[in-house]
Amino acid sequence: MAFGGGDSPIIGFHHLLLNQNERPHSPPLGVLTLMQLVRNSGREAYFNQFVHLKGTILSPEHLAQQIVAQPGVAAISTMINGLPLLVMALRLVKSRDPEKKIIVGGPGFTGIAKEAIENYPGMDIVCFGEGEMQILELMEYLDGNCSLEDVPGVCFRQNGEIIKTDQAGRIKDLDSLPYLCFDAINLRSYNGFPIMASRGCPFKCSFCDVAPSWGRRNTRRSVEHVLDELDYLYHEKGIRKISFVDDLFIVNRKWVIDFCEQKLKRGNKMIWRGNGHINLANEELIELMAEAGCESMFYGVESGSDRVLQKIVKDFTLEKAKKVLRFTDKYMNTHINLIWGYPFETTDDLILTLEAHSFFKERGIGVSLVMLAPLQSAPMTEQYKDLVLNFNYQNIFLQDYYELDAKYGSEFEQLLKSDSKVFSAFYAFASPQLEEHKAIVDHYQDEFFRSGQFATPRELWQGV
Ligand code: B12
Ligand code: SF4
Repeated sequence: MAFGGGDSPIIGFHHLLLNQNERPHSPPLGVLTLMQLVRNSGREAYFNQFVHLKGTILSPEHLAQQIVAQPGVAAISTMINGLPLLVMALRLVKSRDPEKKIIVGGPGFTGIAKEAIENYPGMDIVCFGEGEMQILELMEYLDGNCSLEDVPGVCFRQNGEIIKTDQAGRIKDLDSLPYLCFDAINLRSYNGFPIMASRGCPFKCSFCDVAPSWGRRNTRRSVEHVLDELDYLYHEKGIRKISFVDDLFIVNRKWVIDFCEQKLKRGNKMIWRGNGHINLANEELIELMAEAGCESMFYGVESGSDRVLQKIVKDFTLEKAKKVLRFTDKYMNTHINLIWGYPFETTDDLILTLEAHSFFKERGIGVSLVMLAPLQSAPMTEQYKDLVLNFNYQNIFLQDYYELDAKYGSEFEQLLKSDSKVFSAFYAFASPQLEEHKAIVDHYQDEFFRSGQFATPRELWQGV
């Protein structure tokens, strides 16, 4: 195999998906699009997905075995939650096959690329930004036709130094991207199918890392291009339901109206799911979306306290959210997210969030209540740098490791404790009220599981 000289090496695209139910959620759109681009350039590439199903042991050994056993350069894609697993597995990979070249990418590397290269020698190249803007240059490098310094959005070691190249500009014409590489996957093994109409989000929610990673500029495909894909998926691939995985699907109302009208005109029957922002939805739009086959909508409500909503730059009130959710729920399934654990959250704020949780649940809205995970590129994480480690608690990322092979327990703990920058998302913001708030949330959730009903959070709190 050549690396940096001679014939094109084979590229293995590996994707990590943890804590899935009985089947993986959906094929990874990003990595399978990159793979199609590589194949279109005449190179050899294959796909491997490491899926950890709920109720089974999660083992770095299994991942390492897969990476070592498969040929060529390993291009690995992970969300930030898979990073500790990957670091532990790569230690094994490099001890067994020191020559194996490892390229790593995925959302979330923008703010931690340098630290990842500095601290984890298992990774040879860390990529950030839109992969389509760098993958072919990376291939040219692997073929020996250019230097790694010529590839945008990469970080690597060179003669004891760490080099980080500038991130490429955003892709201007998303219509030019190929569909994902269908022949690499078995569509029937997945629960759903993702499609992306736009990338990026202009909002400034301070806990979110989407804008810093992808950019605030929202770029989008043409309505026609998206509808052609829907027709193709429906007629050629037998897919009946898709999810738009845009950062913010309804960001451009005119586009969404046009999409719905054209879809109805074409008679395309695809059922779909979207996501939105409370400030961008109105009843007319939601009604039209439902008519055009939208069966479910997700909104980030994020807190029941107007004071918190203002501080995290959501720019709406709970009253406004209630109004939007009421009319959305008339037309389709409605889901929201609520977060607790903000560094400035008072007990009153928390109780308001739990009350909102009860309120929406009782009205049939799907509600997730999650503890805030400090994502490295989120403005709030920079603002509140003093973090405490929180190992056995509700942090959503730690939950993916509940089934970690006991053999790796102390390595996992040491790894997270040693690096609060790369693994910040596994931490909690250290606020004086954190312990008390954990107890309140626990008590609230226990009470629900015990009685099957949502008691008034304010009363429950008296008992803590
Ligand atoms: C669909 C989705 C899921 C699906 C699974 C997706 C799948 N099968 O791959 C499900 C529902 C399972 C899921 C779960 C979670 N998700 Co999710 N998810 C998404 C979503 C909405 C779309 C992903 C997508 O297809 N994007 C489109 C493609 C084109 O982008 P991409 O995957 O990032 O890939 C591009 C680049 O990152 C890069 N790239 C990616 N891999 C590689 C590899 C190489 C070698 C290179 C060179 C480049 C490269 O190039 C690609 C093309 O430009 C995104 C939000 C978003 N709009 O992206 C969140 C998002 C990816 N999810 C996120 C999170 C936090 C999670 C969870 C951890 C949440 C949780 N704990 O419940 C879980 C973890 C899953 C698990 N347990 O492993 C975060 C990731 C944050 C981070 N910093 O890593 C995102 C960005 C949303 C957010 N901002 O909060 N998710
Ligand atoms: S939380 Fe949603 S609306 Fe807010 S910046 Fe992130 S993607 Fe945009």
